[in-house]
Amino acid sequence: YDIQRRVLSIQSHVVHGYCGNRSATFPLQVLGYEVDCINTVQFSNHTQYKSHSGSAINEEEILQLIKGLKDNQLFGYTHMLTGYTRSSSVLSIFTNVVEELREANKDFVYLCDPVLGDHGLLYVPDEMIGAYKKTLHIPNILTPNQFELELLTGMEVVKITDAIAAINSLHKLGPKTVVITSFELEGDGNLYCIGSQLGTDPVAFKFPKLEANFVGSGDLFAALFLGWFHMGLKTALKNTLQTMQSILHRTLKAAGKERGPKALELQLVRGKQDIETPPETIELSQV
Ligand code: PLP
Ligand code: PXL
Repeated sequence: YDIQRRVLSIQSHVVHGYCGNRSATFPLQVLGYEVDCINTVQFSNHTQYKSHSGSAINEEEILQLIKGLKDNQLFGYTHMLTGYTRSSSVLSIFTNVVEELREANKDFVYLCDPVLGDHGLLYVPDEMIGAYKKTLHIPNILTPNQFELELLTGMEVVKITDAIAAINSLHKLGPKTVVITSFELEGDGNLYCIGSQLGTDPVAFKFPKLEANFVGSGDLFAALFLGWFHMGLKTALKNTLQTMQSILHRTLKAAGKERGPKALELQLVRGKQDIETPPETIELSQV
C-alpha cells in the first residue's frame, strides 16, 4: 500500500491555463503521485490562442537536467509520462531514459501519448509518424486517438472491428496496453473509448460527445489513466472517463455561452473532487 509512486512527466508548460504538464501534474498529485516535470516548452499559453510567446528547450538542455538528477541520486521513477513533442530526437531521448529506468525497476510503467493530430489534421512534422513507429516497442501503454491509430498502423479505422484490428497490430509491435482515447462512429453523437490489454478481451465505453474544442483534454486523459492503471484496465478506464466527463461538463458550465480558448480552459482545480472520487453520475455505458 505504502509504495511511493514517482512519475517523470516530460511535456509542455504553459504559464496560464492547462495543457501538457499543467494538465497532468495536479491530477497525478491528487491521486497520490510525486510528479517531477521536465518542461519541454514554456509558453505564455497554449497554441490555440491567437498568439503565444515563450521558448522550447533543446535536447542538450533535457540531457543536462537528467544529468543533474542522476548526480544527486534523484533519477528513480516508477512511472513516466510523455506527450506532445515535435522533435524525433527528443523522442529518442525518451527511449533512452525509459531503457535506463526500466533496467533499475522491472515494474516501471511508461505511458506514451503519441501526439500526432486529430480529425485528419496533423499538428506535428510528418517525420514524427515514422519516429513513433520506430519506438513502439518501448511504451507499456500507448494512447492514440482514432486518427493517430490510423497513422501508426496505416489501417483505415471506421468501425469498432477496424479499431480492434488496428489495436492488435499495435500490440504485435510492442505496447501491452493500448487505449483509443476517443473514437467516433459515423455521426451517432457519441464518443467511444476502447482499451485493450494483450491476452484479454477489449473493453469499450460510450458517452455523449460534447460540442466544444477542449485543449489539454487528451493530456488529462493520459495522466488520469496512468494514475489509475494499477487498478486494472477496466477500472482505470471507467475512473478516467468519469473524471474526464465531469471535468469537461464543469468546464462547459463555467464557460457559459462563450467558446473561446480562455473560457474553455479546463476547470481542474475546481474539479479536485472529480479526480479524487470519480463520480458515478455521468452517463457512461459499457459497449
Ligand atoms: N473529449 C471528450 C468528451 C472525452 O471524454 C475525451 C476522453 O475521454 C476526450 C475528448 C479526449 O480525447 P482526445 O484524446 O481526442 O483529446
Ligand atoms: O495539448 C497538447 C498541447 C501541448 N503543448 C502545447 C499546446 C498543446 C495544445 O494546443 O499548445 C504547447
